[in-house]
Amino acid sequence: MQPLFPVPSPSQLAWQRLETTAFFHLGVNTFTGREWGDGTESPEIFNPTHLDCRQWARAAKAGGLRLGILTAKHHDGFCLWPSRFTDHTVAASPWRQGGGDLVREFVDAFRAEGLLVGLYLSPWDRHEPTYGDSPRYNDFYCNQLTELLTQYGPLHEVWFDGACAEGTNGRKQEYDWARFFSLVKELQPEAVTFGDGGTTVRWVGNERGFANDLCWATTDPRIVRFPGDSGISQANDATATERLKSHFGSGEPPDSTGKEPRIWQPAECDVSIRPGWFYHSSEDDQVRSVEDLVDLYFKSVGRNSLLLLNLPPTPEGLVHEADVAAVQGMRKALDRIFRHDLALGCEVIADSAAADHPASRVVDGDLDTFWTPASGATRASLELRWSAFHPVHTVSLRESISWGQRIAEYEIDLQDRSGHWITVSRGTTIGCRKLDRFDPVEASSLRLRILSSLAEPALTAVEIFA
Ligand code: FUL
Repeated sequence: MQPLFPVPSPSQLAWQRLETTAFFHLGVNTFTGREWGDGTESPEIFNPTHLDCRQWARAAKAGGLRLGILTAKHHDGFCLWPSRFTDHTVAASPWRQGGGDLVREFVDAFRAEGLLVGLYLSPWDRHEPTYGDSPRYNDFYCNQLTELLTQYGPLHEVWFDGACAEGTNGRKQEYDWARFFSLVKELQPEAVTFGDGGTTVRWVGNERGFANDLCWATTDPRIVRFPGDSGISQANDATATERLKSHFGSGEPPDSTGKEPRIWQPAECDVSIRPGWFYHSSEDDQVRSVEDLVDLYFKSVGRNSLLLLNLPPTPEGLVHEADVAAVQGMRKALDRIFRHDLALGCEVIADSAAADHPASRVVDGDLDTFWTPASGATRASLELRWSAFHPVHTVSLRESISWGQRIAEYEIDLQDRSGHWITVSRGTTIGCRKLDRFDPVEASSLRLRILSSLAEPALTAVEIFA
């Protein structure tokens, strides 16, 4: 079988398989009650007296969130590490008598709990006087980025925000994105970069935590070239605007004619567990419910995307107990849903299969093996039969994406006690993982019909839950 290009890099593939990750917004806003500081905040206000990053890491772990991203600097310009390039940092705060380094504590705590780490460094800096003086500020930003990329061990994600404005000199800052990205590539080659364009993983287009049902991991790199780029939407016609919207939410299918460029740029769904990104005690009763978080999981991870869930620490420096309970509740609920895979090791019959990729590969519990039909087949079907009737409510499908994302349309049927086949799901893309939930049907066999695929489908898993 030939790969269908583009395909993920090893770090993109490993990142996609993380499924759920955590965001931590902490800074001067935690003490002013604002969402966006204006850069005039005094470092004197920053004092998370009971700060314990191990508690954050344990909260993330209990929620099954496998990587943590910290806002090392938000738009207000206040740095959570003692940067050598500005005095607007924790070194000027009363926290740890000015001797602390929150980025250090964060990475150490997460690694000690067996979790990966990433950092957010806001390009928009409302404090730094050189902001708006483009080349000088780009140097300043690259100096800070270099500190973060070299002083804190291996990072797995670097989060870029496209927000951009004028500096105090009245001039709009022009970011040197190519330089920012090449610094990451050079200094942290394993890290994925997040942003709405030009990065190795893409924003999903909303901050409400869900992906489109139709979701390709591939995009056309000309549509949004760098974070904040309005790209072809500037063309000001309806098709361009539609393409821009779909680029974020749906991606673009690989182009097998080779005429249009495509890159692998899977979607990430960032969302906060509360209305704000920073902690506000007035929102303690607005923490998302377990049911809501489970729904977000199905609409992000279950739609070929990654869920980045924000757990903002309190002014004491702890994740609030309501947030801990909610995220832990989400994981317990997911563990219950996915407790027992009826398909594992069951009988599977395919209408066709390549000699070295038999149908049984979709139920062997191994994400590195796959089934593929006869060469060139773009429609195919599988039938799975297990031992007894169970009320099936969820099906999980996974493509072998290291060969490229291929499947464009499928249907799932379950056979009920009277022998009738009932169509429980009609879907489009699958990718890394697709989850379908429906009203339970008592069944002991399932039929998956792949109706359209850009090349022979390569499916690594079908999992069935009752
Ligand atoms: C946005 C920022 O403006 C918000 O404050 C927050 O950091 C969010 C994750 O990204 O663009």
